[in-house]
Amino acid sequence: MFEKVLVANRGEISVRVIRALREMGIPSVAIYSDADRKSLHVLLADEAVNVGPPAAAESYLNVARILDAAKRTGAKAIHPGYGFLSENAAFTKAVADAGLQFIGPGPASITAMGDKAEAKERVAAAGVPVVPGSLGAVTDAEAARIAGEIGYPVLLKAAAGGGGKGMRAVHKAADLAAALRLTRGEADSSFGSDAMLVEKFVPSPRHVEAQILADRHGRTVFVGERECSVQRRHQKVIEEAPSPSLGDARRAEFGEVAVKAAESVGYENAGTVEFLLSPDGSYYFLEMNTRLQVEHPVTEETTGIDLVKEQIAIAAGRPLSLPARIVPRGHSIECRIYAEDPSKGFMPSVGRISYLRQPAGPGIRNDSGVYEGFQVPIYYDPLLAKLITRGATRAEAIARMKAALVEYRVEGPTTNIPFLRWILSRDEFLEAKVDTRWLERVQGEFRHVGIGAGKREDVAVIAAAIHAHRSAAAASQQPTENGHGMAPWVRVGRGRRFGGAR
Ligand code: MV4
Repeated sequence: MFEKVLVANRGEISVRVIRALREMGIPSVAIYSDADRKSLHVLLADEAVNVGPPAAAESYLNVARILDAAKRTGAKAIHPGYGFLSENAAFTKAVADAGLQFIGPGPASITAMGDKAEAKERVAAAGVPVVPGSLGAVTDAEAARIAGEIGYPVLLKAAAGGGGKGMRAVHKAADLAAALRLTRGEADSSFGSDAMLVEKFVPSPRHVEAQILADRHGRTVFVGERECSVQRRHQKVIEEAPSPSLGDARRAEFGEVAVKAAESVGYENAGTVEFLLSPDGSYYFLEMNTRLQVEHPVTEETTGIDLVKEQIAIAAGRPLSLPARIVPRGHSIECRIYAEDPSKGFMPSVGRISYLRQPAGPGIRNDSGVYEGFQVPIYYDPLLAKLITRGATRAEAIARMKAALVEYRVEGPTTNIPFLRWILSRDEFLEAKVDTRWLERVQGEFRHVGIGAGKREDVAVIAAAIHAHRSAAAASQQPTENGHGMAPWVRVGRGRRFGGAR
């Protein structure tokens, strides 16, 4: 096993990896930017090395500084987490050239899956269902012919795009030429390539993704799927496992297809195969994420498999010691706790966390990257923590999540906790009748009521009680018990506020 591992990331995912390393008896090295000197991952790692100024381009993406940190500390492998350098083929090559082990797939898999056209060709050749349309990149003339064959609406997708960037729906043939010109132009300036795919537009799809693990000895296993349809602007908000939209028979088939997709590029380590699930029940390969995903905990909670420990063991050359068929047990849900203000267009909200109370109890897991007193930096993703619950049933997992979100208090930065509670109260969510556009369709109905579990009635009741108390105090010329002109049961201070989450 590795003598020491460097974690080339920050925040909650670094903390997650450092914990796995400690459990495995492997010393950890954190890296940090000037803005992260006091970050939790730095406090928890065995060693920490500064890799530069706050801007990620100069620190968390600074390959030379990161490799130098590994050399200086004697780390033998690098775990990239997600984001930053995790899907950068050039970085994995540089890691190997430095005589270190990258904990993730090889550069060839990253490159193949990083190009939508190549990925689609490779997986289609292996028998994986792909959206009808072009396989490789097309000329304008080919796009017109294919669109005519499959029928409108079609979707133009930049081959080098990802995460929803470089896409445009076209509803009729007359609009195609102009749409191609616009989308190619945008793709060229964003990704340096104007290569374009044309596909049948799938309306109201769900996003369901398959977790796989593949070892160096030719074994690939399906470790269950995740439903990730609750998103806004291609940013996932709530994920769960298993997907409420797959039955046991479809799940097994889905798993076989995902394994084929991974094998088509000789994949090694943990990876995620994304599918679009059409309301008619058909599903299509979308892309493969060649990294550990943010939402990996819901898979861990329903399978009992520690994906990070598996990643490290695979990178050390160990054969997988998992059964061929992994049957999920119970249900798990994840809510992403973001430092953002839903009432201000979800603008990031940073600052010092002046008070923090994190939930706990049966079936509750809190993968957090912060602590009370921590100054949330403005430079990075505003994800503070992931709250994950597990239950025997979906209903139990949801009930635990609702209860845990009531306990969760973050003062200082504004968070999306009230918004998460609102989503969990919606009938469409409870009935699992959501698609990838659902949240953006309904989010305008969300109104944050600051106190009292988000219910206006509660606020009115509290206001009336305070008023009655003040009137009584004024009449008797007595100061109120707490000296703030409030009802005696309304105390001022940390975590004592009446009512639900703020
Ligand atoms: C699609 C689609 C409908 N039809 N492809 C968006 C991100 C990129 N990975 C693929 N995406 C989509 N591709 C066809 N042929 C709808 C989406 C899509 C989407 C997919 C997954 C999760 C969220 C989404 C939100 C909007 C659109």
